[in-house]
Amino acid sequence: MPEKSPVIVDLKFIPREVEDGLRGAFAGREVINLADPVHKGRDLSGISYAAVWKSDPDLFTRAPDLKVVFSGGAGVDHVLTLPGLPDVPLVRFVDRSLTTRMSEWIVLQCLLHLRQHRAYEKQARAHVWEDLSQPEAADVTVGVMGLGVLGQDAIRKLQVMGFRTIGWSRSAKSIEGAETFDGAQLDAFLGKTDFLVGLLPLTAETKGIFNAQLFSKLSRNGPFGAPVFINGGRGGSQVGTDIVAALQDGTLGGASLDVFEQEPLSAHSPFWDMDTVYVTPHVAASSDVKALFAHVEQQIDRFESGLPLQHLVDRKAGY
Ligand code: NDP
Ligand code: OXD
Repeated sequence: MPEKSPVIVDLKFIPREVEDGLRGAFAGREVINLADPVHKGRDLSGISYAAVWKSDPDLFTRAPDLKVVFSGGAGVDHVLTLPGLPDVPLVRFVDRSLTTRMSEWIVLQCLLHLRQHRAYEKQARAHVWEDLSQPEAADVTVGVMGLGVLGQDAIRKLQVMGFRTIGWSRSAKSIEGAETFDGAQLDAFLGKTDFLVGLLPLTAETKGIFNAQLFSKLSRNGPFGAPVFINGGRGGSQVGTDIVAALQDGTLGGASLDVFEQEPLSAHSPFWDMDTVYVTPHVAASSDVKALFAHVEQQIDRFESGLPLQHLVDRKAGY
């Protein structure tokens, strides 16, 4: 039986979690964890597989014989922009737990804005006992941009909480209980959206899409008047200065941002101190490393048995 190709692991996650996750993973196959200094300068030629997240820019020069590249996350913009990416299948990470945790984050943010949590926190700090108006979820239309694995799950869970849901994606979709809009119907979608949720991949088409012009088209008929922007997709899809301006002039009433154009977010960013903004450090749905390695192993088994790989990225579309 031919020797199994080693797998390169180049994941800029928490190093201890990667080490723990690798215990017992990839049975019968050598793992070259590039975070381990013992592999510094090692010849990586002849190796077929690499699992990467924000990998070193010289990876593909060092490993010229890769047959499949695996993204350590659902998004692949960090791989597609790497120098020398070979023309081989690129597989992204699709995982029940990741999907569930993203929906938790989205539902949480919608509820925080619905229940005016920031205003109550402020009142509590000032020892003020006062009730505010109390619309319910059914009074709010949440519009989700990006109806892939994450967007569709988020819609289902928002519906459980009672929110009205609508969605927008490049190609037309049919989702129970939600009105959907295709790429050409963006303005109609925005006009009905009170809380806007971004779950788009970062591609040439979605770069900077969340900008002043788009915010100005959102509905102002929701219970709070001004709409809310919630982004769990990619920071490159938003224009940070436009968000700040929109919050300052009332075009937006609030925001929840997990992703930013520059990460980590600068300590001087105005977002940290804005009353109506929730900031989280790109943690809406971190990859579970054990699940990631199980997924990579499963796909390698399929590849080596001649079965088609799953969750393949369309390199032309960029996601
Ligand atoms: P999918 O590939 O399953 O879905 C992407 C969706 O975006 C599809 O509905 C697609 O449309 C739509 N889309 C892409 N380009 C356009 C466009 N130009 N115009 C309109 N719609 C478009 O991705 P996932 O749902 O799995 O993940 C979405 C993104 O979430 C990831 O790419 C990643 O960047 C981000 N993410 C963030 C995390 C975090 O912790 N903050 C964690 C995990 C992911 P169509 O259906 O027609 O193809
Ligand atoms: C991902 C992410 O793409 O965590 O999976 O951002």
